[in-house]
Amino acid sequence: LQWERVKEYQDIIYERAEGIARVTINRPEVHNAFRPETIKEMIDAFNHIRDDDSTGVVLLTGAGDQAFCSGGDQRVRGHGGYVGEDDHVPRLNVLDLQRQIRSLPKPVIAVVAGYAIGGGHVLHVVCDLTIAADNARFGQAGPRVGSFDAGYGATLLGRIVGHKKAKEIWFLCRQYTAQEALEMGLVNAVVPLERLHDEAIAWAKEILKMSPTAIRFLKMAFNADTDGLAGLQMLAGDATMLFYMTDEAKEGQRAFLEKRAPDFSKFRRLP
Ligand code: 2NE
Repeated sequence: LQWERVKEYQDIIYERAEGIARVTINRPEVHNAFRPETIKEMIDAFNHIRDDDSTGVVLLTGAGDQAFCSGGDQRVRGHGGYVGEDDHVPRLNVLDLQRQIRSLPKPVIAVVAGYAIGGGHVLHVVCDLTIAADNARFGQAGPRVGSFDAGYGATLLGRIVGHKKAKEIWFLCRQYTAQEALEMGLVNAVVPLERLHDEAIAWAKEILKMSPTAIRFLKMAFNADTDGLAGLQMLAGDATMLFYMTDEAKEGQRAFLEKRAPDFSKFRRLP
């Protein structure tokens, strides 16, 4: 693929090609740990991706072959969150990014080489699919370093691998190989490191051949199952979008603008 840089950032790379967007966390010197600025840039890129009609699938990855992401940058963790370099405000803005990945109406595939640890592991958990290289290592680290993610990090992981396994992952903070992750249903495929990106692109291309609306509704259906009213809202929003495209909905709007009673009589009540 001929990747085109969409926008220049400091901590990430955002590029696209042939309907695929790729967001790369680019801090290999700290195993792609994120600081508040990294997440701010990712949120900006994902906002762009949401509005970009030319993109149908997103690949989320880390620079180099040693790490996908090692979680929050422990050097800037302060009193109450990860502290911004310029504004000195402590925050956990990765939680905003997690919700953004979940609500994005396009599939996001985590492309994992090396470590996916701590908040970096949670990032792959919230992605729709994960393709792992054979050198990938997965695990949580929070309880060892005085942290935890009791949101998606714990509960969505529990839905994916079951509660017993999720509790083991969190309570013992062990690392798991790509093969072990595959066996527990935590990743979709394991491939040799040198084939990782080609494989992810092949999966993305396969998805791109499908009906975008069907894919969108299916993603939101899974959210409705796991995310309570917020999940239902995402599915319901998509239903409203489709309804707005019908003559029935347009008749309601037209009648209001024309200051007359709406005539819905020709619209059928199907079983
Ligand atoms: C990932 C792991 C196991 C890799 O170990 P190893 O031995 O292969 O590499 P090394 O030497 O530890 O790491 C290479 C360089 O990256 C830095 C290291 O300090 C080291 O730098 P130098 O000493 O060469 O200068 N590095 C790695 N991870 C970093 C991090 N997260 N922050 C800052 N620098 C980092 C090993 O590196 C490891 O265990 N890393 C820490 C994992 C961790 O504790 N992550 C945070 C979990 S909490 C979290 O992410 C979180 C949350 O729980 C809730 C909300 C938001 C975030």
